[in-house]
Amino acid sequence: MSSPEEPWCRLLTEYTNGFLVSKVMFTACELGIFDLLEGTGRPLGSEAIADLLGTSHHGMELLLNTCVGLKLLHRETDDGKALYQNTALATLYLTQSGPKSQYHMLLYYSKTTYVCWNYLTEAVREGKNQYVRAFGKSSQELFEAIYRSEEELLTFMSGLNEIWSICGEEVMASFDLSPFPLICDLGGDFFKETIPEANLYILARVLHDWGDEKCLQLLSKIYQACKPGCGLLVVETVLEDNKTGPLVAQLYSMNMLVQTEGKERTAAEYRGLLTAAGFSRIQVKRTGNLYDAILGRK
Ligand code: ASE
Repeated sequence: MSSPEEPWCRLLTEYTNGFLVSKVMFTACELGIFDLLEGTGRPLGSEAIADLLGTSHHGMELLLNTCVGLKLLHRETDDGKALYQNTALATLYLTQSGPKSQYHMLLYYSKTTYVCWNYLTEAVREGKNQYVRAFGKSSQELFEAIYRSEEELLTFMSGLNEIWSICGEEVMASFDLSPFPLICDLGGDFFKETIPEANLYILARVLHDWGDEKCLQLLSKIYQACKPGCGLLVVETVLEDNKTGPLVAQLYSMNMLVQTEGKERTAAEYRGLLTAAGFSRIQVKRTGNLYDAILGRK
């Protein structure tokens, strides 16, 4: 059966079920399935995994078989008994100790981002983040709200760090940074604290958290700290000029609406912000991966 509607129907079904897939992967991470299988170093049966992780047998069997369908686990049978082990994807990205682990970012998606996205409709109606609805937090200060607890802060910070293991190299290779011997990656409370001396400042995934006014305030402060010839490297997911892609940049921009005061921007918008703060010789490099790079100089 192949009607003209079929490709549309497939697309519809894929979109409808997208969050079910995400949540299965998050849950398997949260329960520690991938870490357990990596730790034992040999395939385990469903009941053994359930007992070791303190879950129901029925729920665990469903979860494990779904993970097989998603290529997160391999299943083999030994004497009619099903045994499970990690696929290469799980070993690399889903275990806490994996060389390219995304474990903490997935946990953050599951426990914070996912909860905020429950209020996407309200976020679009009101044009602002949904921390109050999602977590009952009435704080006006974004970062007091983002980091509801020390644990959440650590999960978020670890998660942001983990992303560099999959996109860091491309970002750092996008420009010749050899003219800048001392590089300072700006983080923490850069609105209040003084900016240390350096030849190049990096602002990675910072500007997308803020509206234009706060961005300009921060960029001007960095420009003041810069000596002539010094640079600023902005690392962000850059939207196409007409904002109709790439899809991941659009989704992240919606996430900024739901979780922060910011949005993702186009190359022209970043040029505009950097120029307004005084920077010149602005170059934008697309990596083709998650994060792109923009270099400006004083
Ligand atoms: C931020 C980055 C993130 C603020 C909130 C965030 C991420 C998730 N929540 O600066 C990482 C990027 N992923 C998405 C979906 O935006």
